[in-house]
Amino acid sequence: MKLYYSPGACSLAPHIVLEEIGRPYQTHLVSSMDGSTKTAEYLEINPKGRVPVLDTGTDVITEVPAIMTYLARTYSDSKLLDDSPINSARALEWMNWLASGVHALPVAQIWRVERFADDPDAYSSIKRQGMLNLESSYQMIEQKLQELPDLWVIANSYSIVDAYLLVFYRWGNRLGLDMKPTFPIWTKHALALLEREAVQKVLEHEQISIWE
Ligand SMILES: N[C@@H](CCC(=O)N[C@@H](CS)C(=O)NCC(=O)O)C(=O)O
Repeated sequence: MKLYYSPGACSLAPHIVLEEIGRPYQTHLVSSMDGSTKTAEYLEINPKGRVPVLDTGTDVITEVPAIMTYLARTYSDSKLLDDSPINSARALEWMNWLASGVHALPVAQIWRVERFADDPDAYSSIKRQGMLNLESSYQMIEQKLQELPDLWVIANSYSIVDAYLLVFYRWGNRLGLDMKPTFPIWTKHALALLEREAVQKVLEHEQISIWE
């Protein structure tokens, strides 16, 4: 298997999942910052020009929720996704919302503002609204975590969704939210992730910290 990733991008989540699974895999760095997701060579692999991409050896899969579900189902002995209908649905509910309602909306409104208007005069207003949208999404995450009987999101058991949440926790810090005091339960969740060997290895490999 080969994961195309960019340090600290949403590809961090499948990267952690691959490490948790513990089977051999390779990584291929494609920076989302320097245009290398848009080269002709990369667009042949993923015409969307984004990371992550997982090449399984027989198939090429894009989109974080799809890659993570594939990995969890294929390597079910890693127990990263409960297969009961309700818990599978809950995992999809979380991942779809994170991908579309949080990543593709508020995060993109701030970091990819040019996708929302062709008039640079509109950018600051879109970013301002993006920040408000981000804060309300993040409050909702904190609230949902608070309502859990335990720390982990699906069926009290560590899963692919927990790995995905770490991406957003880190982005919160990068986007200027004061994550530790504002989201204490989410911080506890992030700290529990940091104790996992797989997470530590991947952060070291990508040379990133969740606090920066
Ligand atoms: N919906 C996609 C989003 C992928 C995405 O936007 N990836 C970003 C990094 S987090 C990227 O590759 N950006 C590079 C670019 O937009 O050129 C997914 O969930 O995989």
